[in-house]
Amino acid sequence: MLLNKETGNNHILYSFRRCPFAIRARLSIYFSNNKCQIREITLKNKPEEFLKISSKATVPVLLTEDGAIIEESLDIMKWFLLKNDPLDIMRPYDYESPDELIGFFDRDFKFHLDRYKYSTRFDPQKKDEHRNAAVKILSKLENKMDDSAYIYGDKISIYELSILPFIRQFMLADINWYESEFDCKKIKLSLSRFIETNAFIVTMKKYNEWVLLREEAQYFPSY
Ligand SMILES: N[C@@H](CCC(=O)N[C@@H](CS)C(=O)NCC(=O)O)C(=O)O
Repeated sequence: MLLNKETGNNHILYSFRRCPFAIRARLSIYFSNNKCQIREITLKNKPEEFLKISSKATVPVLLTEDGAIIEESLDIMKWFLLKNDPLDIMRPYDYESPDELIGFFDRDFKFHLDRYKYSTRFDPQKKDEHRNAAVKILSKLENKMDDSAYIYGDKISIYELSILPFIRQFMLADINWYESEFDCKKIKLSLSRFIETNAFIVTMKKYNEWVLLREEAQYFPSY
């Protein structure tokens, strides 16, 4: 097989810059020191090639060079990090079951986050109710952290990669309220520290929409 000169492989990631599930997939590529072709798509205009390989049609989707299609963000993270994990991002798996807490955030936290952030699309009357429910979940997470403000132990792990992109959305939903009223100090430290890292900055780099330049491949990460 002829390997791509840029990446040393032929993997393709379908991604959408702002999507928290896609952010965590890109972070895992970064932390596993891997590379791939990235195809930035928009959810309103999903390209045929993407719809052809993914019946779920959600981002991220990884098409590996062997032709495997991985459609769940957490599976994409594991696929990369189980091959190479120099910072031991996956170590919580040796001691607990991270999928439970991550899955809880994906379902329950995201449920309230969407209804808070996009309250006009749901029920504007219930905006505060959903924010309070989200805060309740975050307070439990705050209690899981020690003074280092990491979710597991004293360094970054699969938890930060998976969960912080959602907490960032929570912050962005009403940044003034977050800064003045939100009281979880460790979570605030954790998020502000994370979004200043090179990993996050590189992960949030803008790419041109793939459909506009099909022939011109773009790669993640790029510096
Ligand atoms: N369980 C999926 C969820 C992915 C997901 O819901 N992504 C959103 C964007 S943030 C999406 O693609 N939604 C489809 C759409 O809006 O058409 C995963 O973890 O990868």
